[in-house]
Amino acid sequence: MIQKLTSEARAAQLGQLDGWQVTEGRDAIARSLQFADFNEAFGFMTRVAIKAQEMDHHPEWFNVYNKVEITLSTHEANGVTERDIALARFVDGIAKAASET
Ligand code: H2B
Repeated sequence: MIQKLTSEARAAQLGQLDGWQVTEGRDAIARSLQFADFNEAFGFMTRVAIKAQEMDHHPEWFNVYNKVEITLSTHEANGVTERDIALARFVDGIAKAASET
C-alpha cells in the first residue's frame, strides 16, 4: 500500500509546487485557480480529468464560472502521497500554459 508523505517531505514537495497549501484539518493539499472565463476553466478541467483517468488518481474539485478549487489526497493512504504531488505538478504545468496564452 502506498505510504503518505511525512509532514517534512510534504512541506519540501510543496515548496516545489505553485500555490498549493495544506488543507486545514485534513492531510490534503489544495490550490485555487482562476481563468479568463468558463471555457478556459472547463478546458483546464478536461485536461486534468484525462490525466487523472490515465493515472487512476482523481481530484476533488469545485468549479464556478472561471474559478476552480482542487483538493488532492490519496484515500487509500488517508493522506498526501507521491501520486498527489505528481498530479499537482501536472496541474501546475497546465495552469501555467493556460495563463500564458
Ligand atoms: N483518487 C484519489 N485521489 N485517491 C485514491 O486513493 C484513489 C483515486 N484511488 N482514484 C483509486 C481511484 C481507487 O479507488 C481505484 C479503485 O483504483
